[in-house]
Amino acid sequence: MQKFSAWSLLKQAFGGHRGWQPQWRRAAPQSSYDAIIVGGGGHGLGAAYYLASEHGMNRVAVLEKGWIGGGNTGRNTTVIRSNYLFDESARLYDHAVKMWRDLSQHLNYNVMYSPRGVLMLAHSVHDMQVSKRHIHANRCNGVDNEWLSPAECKAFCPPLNIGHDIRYPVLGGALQRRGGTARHDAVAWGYARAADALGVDIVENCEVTGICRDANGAVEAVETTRGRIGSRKIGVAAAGNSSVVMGLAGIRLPLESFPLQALVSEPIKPVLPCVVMSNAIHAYVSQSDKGELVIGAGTDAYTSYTQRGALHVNLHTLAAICELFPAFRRLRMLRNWGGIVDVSPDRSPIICKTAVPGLYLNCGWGTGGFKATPGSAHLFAWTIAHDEPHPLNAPFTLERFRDGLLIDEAAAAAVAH
Ligand code: FAD
Ligand code: PYC
Repeated sequence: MQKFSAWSLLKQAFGGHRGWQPQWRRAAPQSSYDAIIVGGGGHGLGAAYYLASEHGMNRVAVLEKGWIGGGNTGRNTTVIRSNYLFDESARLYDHAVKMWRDLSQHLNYNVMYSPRGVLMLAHSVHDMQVSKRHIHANRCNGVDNEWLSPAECKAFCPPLNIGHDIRYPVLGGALQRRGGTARHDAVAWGYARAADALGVDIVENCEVTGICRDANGAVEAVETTRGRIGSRKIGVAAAGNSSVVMGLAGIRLPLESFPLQALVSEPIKPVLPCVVMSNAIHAYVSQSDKGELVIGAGTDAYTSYTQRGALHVNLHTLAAICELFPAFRRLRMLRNWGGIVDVSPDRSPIICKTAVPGLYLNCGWGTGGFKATPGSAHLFAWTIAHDEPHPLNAPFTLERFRDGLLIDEAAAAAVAH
């Protein structure tokens, strides 16, 4: 049944999350559901949407301790790409990149996906060798990636400094043309609106504080700040807090939580046509549709749950960006922020069922889970609905850390950690 008046749809499209309160903000949770998703980020909201739309599960709730999209989904720098080294990762991330293409049409909500190209710079012989290895591996997996000389990098991205007199001269770059950006909070809102329309309950200000199990050890409910809510299927997508939430069920995760930060400049007219990343100097930059330069740094060197990063990390990043793009020296910073990312030992995610019957896990995306949002949500829903992994996420188990079947994507993570 259609739940929105034309007026409420207009407000939803143009009002964003600041003024108008959507229907789900007034909803009280029911006493039980067919499935509960813990975490109202893109991965959790998307999983709820696919549970309802593809698996016929309409009695689904998303429980969010704050507001939807207020975690990493609304804090990230929106880089989308699938140029990962190993076959398993290329398949996983390219599944997502393919879904980005028509996500706006699918959700009837403009997520502003813009495949403007992601250029990853090389500054040393080692960088060049690693880049070319990635390019060859990607192509074997049907993932586009190509090598550009310094002059070709400059032609593709005119503000780039390819002079030889800088500390880290540009020796070339790997370009994934299908890579790009999207509007991060629109992704949360697009999935939320589509899930809500299918009957999913989205409950904000509802922190999960306990995971209850029956006499056989299977999940039967969660304790929350808004009371006990029953379900025989619980999916956890609580990035940054995964270890804390899974600890409620007695499961220890091999993750470390680090602050990762970013900043934007004052808005300017379009100057930067693509995303530029440099693994070696721990910096990357793109320009948002609002005109701000979106600049990201590496993780802090220590674990923490504070949603802000250390000042010196930003200063290092800005020095590197100004060397690569001298014209940007004249800009002023508008704002900065941080999020907490869960980093796994091999820098690859975990999407799996767990040893606790009915408990499913989606975590470990570290610095790079935004790009995976549609694919991850789609596969997580499949895993929950079928009580077994989809072939694309089957390698991304928790057990791989015990069995040594690692998928080591440290070099593809592109952000220092
Ligand atoms: P989130 O959006 O964090 O959602 C998890 C939710 O769980 C949160 O809203 C949280 O409040 C909720 N929660 C936690 N505990 C509980 C509880 N007990 N009960 C109820 N709810 C709970 N990735 C890219 O691919 N490209 C990028 O350019 C990129 N840049 C980044 C830049 C920064 C500064 C940061 C911080 C991250 C970046 N990432 C990037 C990573 C990306 O943001 C994340 O991997 C991704 O958004 C994770 O999505 P999610 O839905 O799993 O998590
Ligand atoms: O994974 O591409 C990425 C990324 C960019 C910035 C943070 N993560």
